[in-house]
Amino acid sequence: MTASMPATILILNGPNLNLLGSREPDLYGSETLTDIEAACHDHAKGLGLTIDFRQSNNEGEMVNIIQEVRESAAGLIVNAGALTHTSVAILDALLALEQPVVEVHLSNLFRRENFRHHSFVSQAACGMICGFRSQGYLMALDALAHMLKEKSEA
Ligand code: CA2
Repeated sequence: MTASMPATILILNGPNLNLLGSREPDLYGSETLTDIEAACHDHAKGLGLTIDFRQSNNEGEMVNIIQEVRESAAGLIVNAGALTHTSVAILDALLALEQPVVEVHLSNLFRRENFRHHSFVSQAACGMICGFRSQGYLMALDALAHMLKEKSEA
């Protein structure tokens, strides 16, 4: 990568997040995933970053996407949806990366059912942001920008 190319952040969204905006606004907010993607694009631009925004309803496809960006992404933001609580395959794919991972959830997992209190993704993440709805994605971009700047100055 040359000095003039902005670093790319993969933002990976899991099952059912394509339905955002259609139901459950109290939990997840009223924005669609397309709205969130647009906000992330704008915010990333201001941070000197570019984004690769993806969504999949399929665990294997999510593993493939994570493997695909091993060389190209400077960092990852992951909202694995319900697979957060079940997927060792996604955890293993994330553990195989050297790039920083920030976990995001729209809802506050710890105010919800017990089964949502455990996250496999957290074991591969620098940190988790949950409960701030779509704002969490922008907070995660800020966190990654800060980490990447520190790394480049070290
Ligand atoms: O809070 C989050 O971001 C979650 O990752 C969302 C997942 C849930 O399984 C996790 O425990 C927490 C569910 C996403 C489903 O989103 C929908 C949105 C509208 C209508 C139906 C589902």
